[in-house]
Amino acid sequence: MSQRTFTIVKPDSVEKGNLGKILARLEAEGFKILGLKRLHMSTSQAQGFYAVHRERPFFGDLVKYMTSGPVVAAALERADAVPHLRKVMGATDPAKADAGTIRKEFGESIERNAIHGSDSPENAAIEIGFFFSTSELL
Ligand code: FUP
Repeated sequence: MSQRTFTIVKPDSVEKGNLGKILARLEAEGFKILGLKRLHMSTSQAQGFYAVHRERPFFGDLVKYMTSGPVVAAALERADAVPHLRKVMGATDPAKADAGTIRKEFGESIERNAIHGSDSPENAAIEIGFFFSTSELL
């Protein structure tokens, strides 16, 4: 059944010119891009987006990194979109990610790990709503 998920192409990827390659990879995996937005997140936006991690020791650095430059947010759709994106994205730490995954290919470190992907359909809906209005999802 068709499902939605959400990704952010993170500052390290945009900075290094890997945006097109990552979007091409997602399209090749059968994801339809329903919404696409390039933006520079504010501190409060990044804090809100990662609120679930606010007690974690890496929270401050994560917010600083995610606001360090432009990112590209995308709402995606395909069958089993959430688990499929997690698979294609790879483990949080690129060093531990499987060969052929986006994080293995483009990530630098556990923080600068190329791409975000929702961890559940419920969070995907919340995250899509964080960046897109219904009229922007086509
Ligand atoms: P993931 O779902 O794979 O993106 O991983 P998490 O939700 O656990 O973490 C969200 C983001 O926090 C990661 F993408 C990078 C950052 N993070 C760190 O910087 N250090 C850590 O030890 C764990 C996560």
